[in-house]
Amino acid sequence: MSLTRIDTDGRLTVITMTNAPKRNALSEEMIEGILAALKQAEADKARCVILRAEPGTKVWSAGHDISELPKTHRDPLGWSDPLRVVIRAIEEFPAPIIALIEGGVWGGGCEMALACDMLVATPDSTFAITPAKLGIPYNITGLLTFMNAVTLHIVKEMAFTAQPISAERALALGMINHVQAADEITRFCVDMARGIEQLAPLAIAVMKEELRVLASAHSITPRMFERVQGMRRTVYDSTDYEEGVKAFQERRPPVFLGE
Ligand code: YXS
Repeated sequence: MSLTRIDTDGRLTVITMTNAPKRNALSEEMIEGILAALKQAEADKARCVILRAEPGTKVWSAGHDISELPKTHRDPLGWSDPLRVVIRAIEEFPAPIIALIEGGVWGGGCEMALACDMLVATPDSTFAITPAKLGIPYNITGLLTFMNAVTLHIVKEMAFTAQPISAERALALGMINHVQAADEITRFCVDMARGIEQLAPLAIAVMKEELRVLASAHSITPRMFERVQGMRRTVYDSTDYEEGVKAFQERRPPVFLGE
């Protein structure tokens, strides 16, 4: 059974995550579904894509599938990790992707939403950056996604507290584009997409790629990169990383010892 649904009229493709029982956790299977839908949308020359969960959901996405995180001694967010692959696919898709958000958005799900080009959320939506809850050393391009969405102080507050922020606050911070009532949000996003469809797709595709290149243009030397990767290794080699995943699976608060 697929964990995503694709609806398309050729110009607008709507990708719906449909694994509510697992809170749309970004498992390899879920991500394969999103990637296949994006591939079909590109083949259809879609002018716009909407990425959403089922209407009325309480959780848009619970983030990386914790059960698929590697045991210790392996980078949990390496280049070929499915979450990293889908983030790049969204960023490189040659047309705007609107994240239609309802409910809670967690961890890697928050990064996936912010990798989209515009975000429209219902008032009850929340956004949380959760690596510290699980003892996970987020990766440097992932943190850049957050830094490109809000100021550094807000990224630090969200990452260091792991507390969700409301749609209202996210809008005030410029992290999301619009807040719309649940019974209006679909029409609002479709209307936005229909407007985009009338504009020049080549110009939009090139501007999207130019903005991606500019947003990722940060100078970091090989020495700086290797130093940070070494620091991340001490985290995913730690007993804290094991404890974070274990505590979630045992449905208990984690006890982090800093080792
Ligand atoms: O027990 P069953 O089989 O019914 O499954 C439960 C949960 O185990 C499952 N589930 C997940 N499975 C894998 N990975 C997940 N991230 C995940 N989240 C949930 O879904 C079933 C229903 O969950 P339950 O009973 O907790 O639902 P709820 O409605 O009471 O609570 C919804 C949430 C989202 C508040 C709660 O499920 C939750 O806190 N999930 C974890 C959110 C989170 O910490 N995500 C970060 C994942 S790691 C990640 O994204 C990055 C690597 S990082 O952490 O670095 O940002």
